[in-house]
Amino acid sequence: MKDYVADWETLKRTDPEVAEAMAAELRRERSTLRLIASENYASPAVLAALGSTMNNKYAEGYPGRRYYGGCEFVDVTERLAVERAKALFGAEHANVQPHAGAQANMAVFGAFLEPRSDDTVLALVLAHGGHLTHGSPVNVSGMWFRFVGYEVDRDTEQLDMDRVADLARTHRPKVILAGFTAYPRVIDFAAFRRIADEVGAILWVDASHFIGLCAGGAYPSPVPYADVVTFTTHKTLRGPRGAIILCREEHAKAIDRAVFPMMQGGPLEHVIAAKAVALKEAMSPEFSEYAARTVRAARALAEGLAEEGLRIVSGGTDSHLVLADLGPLGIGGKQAESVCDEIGVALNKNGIPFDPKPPMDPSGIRVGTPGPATLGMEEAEMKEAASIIGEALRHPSDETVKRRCRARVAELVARFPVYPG
Ligand code: DSN
Repeated sequence: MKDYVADWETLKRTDPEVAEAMAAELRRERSTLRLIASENYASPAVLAALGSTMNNKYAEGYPGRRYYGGCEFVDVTERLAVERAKALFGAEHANVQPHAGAQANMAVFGAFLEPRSDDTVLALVLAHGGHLTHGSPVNVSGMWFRFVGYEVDRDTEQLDMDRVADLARTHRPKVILAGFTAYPRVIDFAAFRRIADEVGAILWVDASHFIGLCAGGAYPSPVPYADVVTFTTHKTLRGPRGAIILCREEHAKAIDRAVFPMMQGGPLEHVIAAKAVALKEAMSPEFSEYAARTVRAARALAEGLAEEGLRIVSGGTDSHLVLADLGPLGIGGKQAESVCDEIGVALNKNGIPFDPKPPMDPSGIRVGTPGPATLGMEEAEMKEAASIIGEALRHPSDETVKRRCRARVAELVARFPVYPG
């Protein structure tokens, strides 16, 4: 009998519709330049763990204290994931069970805040790079908890820590939240810590976007400063879809209780096994090279887009992502995203700080380099990508230009095969 059961040939035979969609997705990934800042390519080893029989196991509870029998092997992988997360980030405690970033963030609310009370969270507003789960009125965070928003500075488009401090003194938040989805610069975690200490707040960092860069030493780590750090495992960290919470030992019980039983039921043990695999990969020298390459590539992409006439929000990037204002090209974010889609470049429309346009057709695009860096692309390739994007966006209705751009994308991606073999 084989040790591993996931079987592509059987799937193709028993469910050709699903198998064909899966194969088409792989073909799409192979023929598209992936510039969505939050996406990446998990390794075949991570994907193998996801397709394992650990999917079949119920394991409510934590290793060594489960509500079901037969957990001895999922205990092994969950303990490995916990120990690797703690070692990789120098954290006192890790909970590897959150199904996704939103659930990890909900657990922070569950651990530290009373719903529908005066408990206040100070967080970056969504329109300046925050996240839906950081207090948006259409998300449970904003429905159940009181949020006060800070903004980036209008001139620099970067955080102004004096203003954050002023707001903290005025509103005395219980939790201060740093860590964003569309903020390209380094975050001053030490300054956030000082402000949190001054007003007696918990410092929470949502590191979902840049945690892989921290693992590889290419971006400052929030772990020494924050009470609690949440992050997704599939973005720059390049693992399975899911999330992890790191915290100081003093908060461990509250966080564990908030994940299970407060917010979740059975943990996804196949995903936790895949998290363990990804965390081990992130300890390798190759991963540090990837992290450094990601930032180098993003800087080159920002420079290239600026040369093409786009305005780079905040003037550059220190991370894996670039926010670019399309205003100078006279095209909106919605059309830009769709033109790029047509030529085989996957990116997303995005609001820019103080955006006069609506969220469904904002003034900007967000691009990122974790995917290209995983494939080995460097600055030269990102300059080429910027040149292609610039050409297409200057001529959004010209089919000849779009055909030429599509061919240039095809030539570029062909040199960096996705899951070769
Ligand atoms: N959807 C993620 C992103 O693209 O940033 C955040 O959850």
